[in-house]
Amino acid sequence: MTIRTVLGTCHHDCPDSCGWIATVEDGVAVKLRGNPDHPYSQGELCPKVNHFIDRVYSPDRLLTPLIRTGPKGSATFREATWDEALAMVAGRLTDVVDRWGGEAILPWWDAGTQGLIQMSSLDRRFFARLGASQIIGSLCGGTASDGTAATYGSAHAADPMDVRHAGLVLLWGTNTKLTNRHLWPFIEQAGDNGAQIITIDPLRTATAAASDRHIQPLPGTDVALMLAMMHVLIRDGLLDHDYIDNYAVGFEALRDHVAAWTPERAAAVCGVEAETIEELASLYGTVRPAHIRTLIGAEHHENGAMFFRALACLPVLTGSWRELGGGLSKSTHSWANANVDDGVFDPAGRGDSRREINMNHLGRALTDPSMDPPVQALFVWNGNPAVTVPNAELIRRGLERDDLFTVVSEQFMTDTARYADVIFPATTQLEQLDVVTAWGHLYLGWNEPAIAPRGEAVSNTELWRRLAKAMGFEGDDLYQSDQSLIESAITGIDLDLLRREGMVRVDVPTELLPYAEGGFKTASGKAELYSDGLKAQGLDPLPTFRAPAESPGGSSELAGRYPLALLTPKHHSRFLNTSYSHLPKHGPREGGPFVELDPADAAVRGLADGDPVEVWNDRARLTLPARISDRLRPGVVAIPFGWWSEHHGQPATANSLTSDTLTDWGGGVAYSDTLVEVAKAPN
Ligand SMILES: Nc1nc2c(c(=O)[nH]1)N[C@H]1C(S)=C(S)[C@@H](COP(=O)(O)OP(=O)(O)OC[C@H]3O[C@@H](n4cnc5c(=O)[nH]c(N)nc54)[C@H](O)[C@@H]3O)O[C@H]1N2
Ligand SMILES: Nc1nc2c(c(=O)[nH]1)N[C@H]1C(S)=C(S)[C@@H](COP(=O)(O)OP(=O)(O)OC[C@H]3O[C@@H](n4cnc5c(=O)[nH]c(N)nc54)[C@H](O)[C@@H]3O)O[C@H]1N2
Ligand code: SF4
Ligand SMILES: [Mo]
Repeated sequence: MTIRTVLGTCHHDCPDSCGWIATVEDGVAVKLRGNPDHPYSQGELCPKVNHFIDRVYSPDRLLTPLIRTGPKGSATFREATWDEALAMVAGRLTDVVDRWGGEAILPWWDAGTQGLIQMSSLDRRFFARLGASQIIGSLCGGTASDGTAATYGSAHAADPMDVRHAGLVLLWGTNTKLTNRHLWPFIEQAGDNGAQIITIDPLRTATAAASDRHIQPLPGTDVALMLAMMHVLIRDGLLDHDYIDNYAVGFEALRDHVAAWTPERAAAVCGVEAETIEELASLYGTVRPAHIRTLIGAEHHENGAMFFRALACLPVLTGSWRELGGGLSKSTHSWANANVDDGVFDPAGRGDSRREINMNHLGRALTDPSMDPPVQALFVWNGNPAVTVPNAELIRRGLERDDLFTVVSEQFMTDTARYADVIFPATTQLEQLDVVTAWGHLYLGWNEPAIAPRGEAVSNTELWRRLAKAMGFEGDDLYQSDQSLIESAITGIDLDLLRREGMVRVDVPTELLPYAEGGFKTASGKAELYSDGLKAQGLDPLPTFRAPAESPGGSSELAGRYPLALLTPKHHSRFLNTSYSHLPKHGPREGGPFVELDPADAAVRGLADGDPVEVWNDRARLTLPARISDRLRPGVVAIPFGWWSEHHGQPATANSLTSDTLTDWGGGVAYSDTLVEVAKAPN
């Protein structure tokens, strides 16, 4: 028997990008454990990936190409050879290009693997060759980055691991214990040294429950809370005038602007007591270093970018950027640019004018009669948009179109794959080569394939090479090998060292103090408390609170019909977005979907715990058991995200209800500005 251990890195769309070690016996992976040498993940995986080997060897894995034989959505397929499936796809694509033009083809992908080359590389060249439409925007992260950049000029922020040096930690719109679990020990370290941990979240999450204090604003109202904090900081002189004078612009305008934002005024908007806001601001202005930790949750609002833009002003006012452990930490993705340039994957002559479609508007793109040309062919990989993209009933209607040719590359028969005409079987991270750029820490991870691909599954890069060949395309750029793609995109790091060690820290200073002495990448070179750039785009130049249109404080007509704000957050420790809810050690152990209601909202509707209820709005209707809980505030309900239609026992899922209004800027979407009504389901 030969036994080997192989170093790898988790590919999931998760900030932790844990290092792992696979044990392989005679070509079969038998064990997967965390790499104890990884400075961030420190030898631990998580309740999802502890069972990753079961996922890899699941009897439900798709292992051959499949061609549809039944109605769309019925998941009725027959096995096909690669040659047959490739010929069918190449034939249809050629036909679509001839009849409608390349822009009638829409590639749609997300971060199902966030590996450097398997997320997106050769696909960009392949679809450019076809002249296909391109997706823009993001389900995750774009709004947070662009919001921050409005104040700082770039998405660069602090090293999250430096939270351990903090004296005060504000976990603002992030559920660390669930979504970013390997950061929690660093937060605990700060706590052990006397730091107070405060979570600001409309839900009493596991993180809020484990914090010293939980502040519970109404969803989408945080900017008002921030403006009142600025009001108190300025009123009470809790400012670093030297920092502001040297490194910021627009202070006077901001000062005049927040003068009216008393804690009392913000309290009326956020539903947080004025006294609490006073205390929060005064702690933030006096305890050092004060570390603000945020991630993605708060971007999923109509004014999501403004949340990050306003938040970024706080550590500027107090000069908190001078201190290790201070400032603000968010996604670290931009730091990977020090050693990684994925622009090399872009086709030559980029800047072409191919049609752009926001990925959050997939349903509209597939159904809007004014689309010219209409989308005739859809390619999906690294994502399950039928469940993860808002306004999902519209997507389902689009996927049902008989004249749409849908190709999906997947490991499993997801809700999206069920609607495919052709499915190509995809490898998992244990079967493919990649480098993982993390967004929760500063280490690049190597991923050596541990086992041969199962069945006839191929990596995404191999799929693009096979498709290019089937199309008869010429050009070395379409056929570059995986190793060569990696080599072309990584600079300044010894790849042999990376392969040997499994991880290497990106080339940024050990003590990362990005803005200790200014150095902002804005047009003015300073932190922009007032932004001419935003003004030029017709946006508010100062941090400004606006109630989302689809919120209790927004359109009174809509709020009259649908009085409850719906959140659909990540909730289950065994799920990663929608990957895992279908697997036996995950979905069944989490129970099933439900809608959570405050006792007061349940009482006025005559609902008892466990009652079957309907949740609905103009977009969709969902039947679920009610769970009465004290984790929310009256007026707010929550449905956990991640369950498929089979678990809901109906075609709709949580995202059938959610809003596809785009964010103020950054190309994200307002999942969490969704209004619904709830009532007992008819017998
Ligand atoms: N177990 C598990 N871990 C995951 C994932 C998973 O599905 N399961 N998904 C991964 C992915 S893709 C991502 S992007 C990250 C996300 O990581 P996070 O950003 O930490 O997680 P979210 O649950 O999206 O949002 C965090 C919190 O924001 C809150 N929130 C919503 N609206 C508002 C608001 O207006 N104000 C404030 N203050 N808070 C608000 C929600 O109630 C939620 O508790 O998690 C990753 N990790
Ligand atoms: N209501 C609501 N909706 C949300 C969110 C929320 O909090 N609430 N969160 C949003 C966020 S932050 C995100 S990031 C998105 C996530 O949205 P998606 O990225 O669509 O989510 P996943 O469910 O993780 O789907 C990833 C799929 O990729 C497949 N996959 C994994 N590796 C590979 C590979 O190597 N090759 C191929 N071909 N396929 C692979 C997996 O099998 C899986 O089915 O969801 C968003 N949607
Ligand atoms: S899903 Fe996240 S926490 Fe779990 S092993 Fe992967 S990177 Fe680590
Ligand atoms: Mo995400």
